[in-house]
Amino acid sequence: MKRRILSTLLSLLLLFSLLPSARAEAEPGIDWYEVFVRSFSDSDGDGIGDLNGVRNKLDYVASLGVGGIWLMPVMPSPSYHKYDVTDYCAIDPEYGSLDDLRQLLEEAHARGLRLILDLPINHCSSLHPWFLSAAADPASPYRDYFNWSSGPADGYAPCGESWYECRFVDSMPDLNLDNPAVREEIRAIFRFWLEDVGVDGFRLDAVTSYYTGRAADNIDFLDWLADTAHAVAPDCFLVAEAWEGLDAIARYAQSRVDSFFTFPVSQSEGYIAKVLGRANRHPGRSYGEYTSLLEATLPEGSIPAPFLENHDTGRTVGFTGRSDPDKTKMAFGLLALMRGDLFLYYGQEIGMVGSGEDPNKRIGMLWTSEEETTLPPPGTTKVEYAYPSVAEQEGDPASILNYYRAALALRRQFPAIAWGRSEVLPCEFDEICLIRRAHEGEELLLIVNPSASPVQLDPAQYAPGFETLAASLCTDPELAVIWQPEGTRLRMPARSIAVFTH
Ligand SMILES: [Ca+2]
Repeated sequence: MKRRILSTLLSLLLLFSLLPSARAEAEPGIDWYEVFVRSFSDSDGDGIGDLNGVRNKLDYVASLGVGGIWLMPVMPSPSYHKYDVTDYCAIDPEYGSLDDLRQLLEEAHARGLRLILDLPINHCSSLHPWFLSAAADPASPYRDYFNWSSGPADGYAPCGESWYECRFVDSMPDLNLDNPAVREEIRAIFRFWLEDVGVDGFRLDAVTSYYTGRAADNIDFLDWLADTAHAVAPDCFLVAEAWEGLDAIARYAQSRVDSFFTFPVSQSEGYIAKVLGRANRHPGRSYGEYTSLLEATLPEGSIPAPFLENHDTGRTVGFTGRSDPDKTKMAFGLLALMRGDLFLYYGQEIGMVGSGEDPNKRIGMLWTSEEETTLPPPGTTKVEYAYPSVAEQEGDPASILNYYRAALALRRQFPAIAWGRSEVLPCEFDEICLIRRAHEGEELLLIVNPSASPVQLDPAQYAPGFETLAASLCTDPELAVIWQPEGTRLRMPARSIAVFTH
């Protein structure tokens, strides 16, 4: 009898552990700050940024108004970017030690900041002991950790008598994710970082390459990753890189991974660049159309992760222009009104520039002067800065940095911005856009003027019932949105945002 009760209990437990786990309670729009550790802040004078350097800058990161930090890969690796890992449960000595990470984590948590790690598991390094053993001996127990072919094939490189899969470069052999032993390794990696160390989740690298060209298999594997990680830490956050168009991202977002980067919003060809493009005569209408498109396409249960730039893309100032700080600010203002968790890339908030070769997009954070900045990553061909340093921008109320803070503060003040569903309201203006945003009883009217001209309107004509100007955001603190309720006249400066409540 006892045994039967025990076995029933056990099977109930098993059933429970097999149920798909969703993200715990929805939290109001945690926004994230992506840090390339090497180029962020150096604590020991060797010119290479490190974990203690990140720790020294936690007050700064918290002051931006973000809720979390994504560290680009910190695990041991032969490359400067560390996307090819040789040990998944350690810290690269260039960046510090595991104790340094623990201390960083503790101090981040004390400031209310979560911390997620980059996890490249599509491939490891060709110097990983698994691959060294597999390559040296076809009878190695690690042979099946990788995908082999007896002849040449697309995306494969020669090794002895065989060829191994390496979709990116031959120094990054793809892991055989169908091998149960590899999946056990991944489960152990989750346990190590989530349970033993206590990080808050992962950014999953290159998920469309897990099974190259096979989206359904990628999604199955993402479900397995999500269930496995959430079984270890139910509150952990997973955000995945599926560098695809909107429809493909929407399909991936049906998986149980919490969040997917919204690539179509970003970069010089993305939605925000198009809204602000010089040739666009109807920027408000465009922004409304993109808002509706995102709303209609992305599944409701998934957290969109819109961003403007990351370590692989050109910087925002590349498309907003170096001589137009207002446009640079507005690009972020438009991003900040989007649903989901925003992602910012270090230095974006001071208008750092960088394009072309990858290392150029990953140069040192300009805290005060170039003397105090980390060494450029190997392969950098251009080190230049378009806007003043953090220290200089701190003291300037009109700086890009302080605009970013104000835009992020809006998201904290009105959680419906990050979590609400959108309804774009019809209006005859081409310059502006009116969006009703509602979430759990909070109802907002967002009025956006991304154009370079001031606009006057009567909001009651389009959205009756919203009578209180609750907040506004202009690119220049000398300017203001002016609301005269008795005359129902709203005057919006060029590139401004207004938030109305009932
Ligand atoms: Ca250092």
